[in-house]
Amino acid sequence: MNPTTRTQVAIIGAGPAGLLLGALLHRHGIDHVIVERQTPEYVLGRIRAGVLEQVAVDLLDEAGVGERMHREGLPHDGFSLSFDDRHHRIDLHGLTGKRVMVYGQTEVTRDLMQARRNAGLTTVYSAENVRIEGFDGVRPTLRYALEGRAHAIEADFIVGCDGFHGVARASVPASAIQTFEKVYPFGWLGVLADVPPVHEELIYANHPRGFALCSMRSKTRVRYYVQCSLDDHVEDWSDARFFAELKRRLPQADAARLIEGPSIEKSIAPLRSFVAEPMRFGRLFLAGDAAHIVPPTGAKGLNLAASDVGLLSRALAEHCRGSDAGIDTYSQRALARVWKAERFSWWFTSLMHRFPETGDFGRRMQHAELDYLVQSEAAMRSMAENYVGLPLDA
Ligand code: FAS
Ligand code: PHB
Repeated sequence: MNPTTRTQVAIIGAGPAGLLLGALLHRHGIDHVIVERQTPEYVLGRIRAGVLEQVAVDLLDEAGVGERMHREGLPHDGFSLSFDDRHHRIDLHGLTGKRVMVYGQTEVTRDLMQARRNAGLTTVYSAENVRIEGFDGVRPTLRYALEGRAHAIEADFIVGCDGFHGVARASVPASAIQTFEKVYPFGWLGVLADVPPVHEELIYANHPRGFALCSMRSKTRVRYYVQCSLDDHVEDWSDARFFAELKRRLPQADAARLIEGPSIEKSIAPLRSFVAEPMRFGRLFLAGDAAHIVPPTGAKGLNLAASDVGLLSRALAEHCRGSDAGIDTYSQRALARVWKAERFSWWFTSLMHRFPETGDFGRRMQHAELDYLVQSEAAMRSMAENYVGLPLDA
């Protein structure tokens, strides 16, 4: 690229938020560039989310990248909660008329990357020292170095899709931003293995030893998790120890059926709830993990990133047609949806995990809520509505 270029929208970050925003802007004929600090291989190597809401599926279709998702993804009509050695199915489709799509974030990212290459769109990888200037004026500039050469992109708008540790939110003066955070006293140890899933739908397990989740990427690849201590390290957990612990936390019938296999990926993720307000600062917008983080229990992280960029791409298209109503209300509309997903993710995490500090009384409260939940159609419908995802402008 030339040392100084000009575009309508400069996007920081080529994760799902940045790539989907780029694909949607392209559909609207809006010129843009994505600047990413890692390599494509590094971005694809991060194993993360696995469940897509209908809103995210529709946005991927709108972006023209849904073909392989519909061919290889697994539509799920429900999931199970397990406690007291029993399964309790939450009938998502029966309760809401909607379903979710099981399709890994890695595959979403791969499809979006391929679409960008096919369209000949510009993505700068391995960018160094990315920084932004002038977003409180009318001509913001994104600066970075590539192979030792300085580059500048003059844009009408800059969008920070650069995740929790990115540069965009960090560039906003502390006086202009308010953050809200809760850090959970445990992590998730996740394993990817090429074995058939223990059950045809996901199982979220509440057990006195801790939370466990049996998810999947396909009918031959599983993604399993156990709640672990923040003092744990991946090397503390052999495959044998992981599967033994997972089986202890599942109903015996599932444990007896579960097929083990060598892990092809193993990692520990910390859990936090985080929101930055607002999500707009002059000509700088934040979207996805750059603006908010949810504990993965409710499978909302990737889906919130998608809904943010769905709202923002339409707002930027409206701006190009002469109306600023969309960009002026983006932060308020995105945050209305974000906070509802934060609440659901916090509630589901509080319900399913072991919190030593809440003692026996806390466990009785969890058990009573689970017992009530699986016997109340109203309670299950409320859970199902949140799990399948609220409408985009809820
Ligand atoms: P991302 O973090 O995915 O992407 C941000 C991109 O910006 C990255 O590629 C990064 O390299 C780049 N970047 C950062 N700083 C930059 C800079 N200064 N300059 C240029 N580029 C920069 N969600 C679920 O729903 N279910 C899960 O099970 C789940 N598990 C997760 C596990 C982990 C360890 C993490 C961290 C998150 C998990 N999430 C999960 C949430 C996750 O899926 C995110 O919600 C999703 O990746 C959000 O996408 P983005 O907003 O694009 O952020
Ligand atoms: C996953 O498959 O990685 C996954 C699924 C559902 C969740 C969290 C993670 O709630």
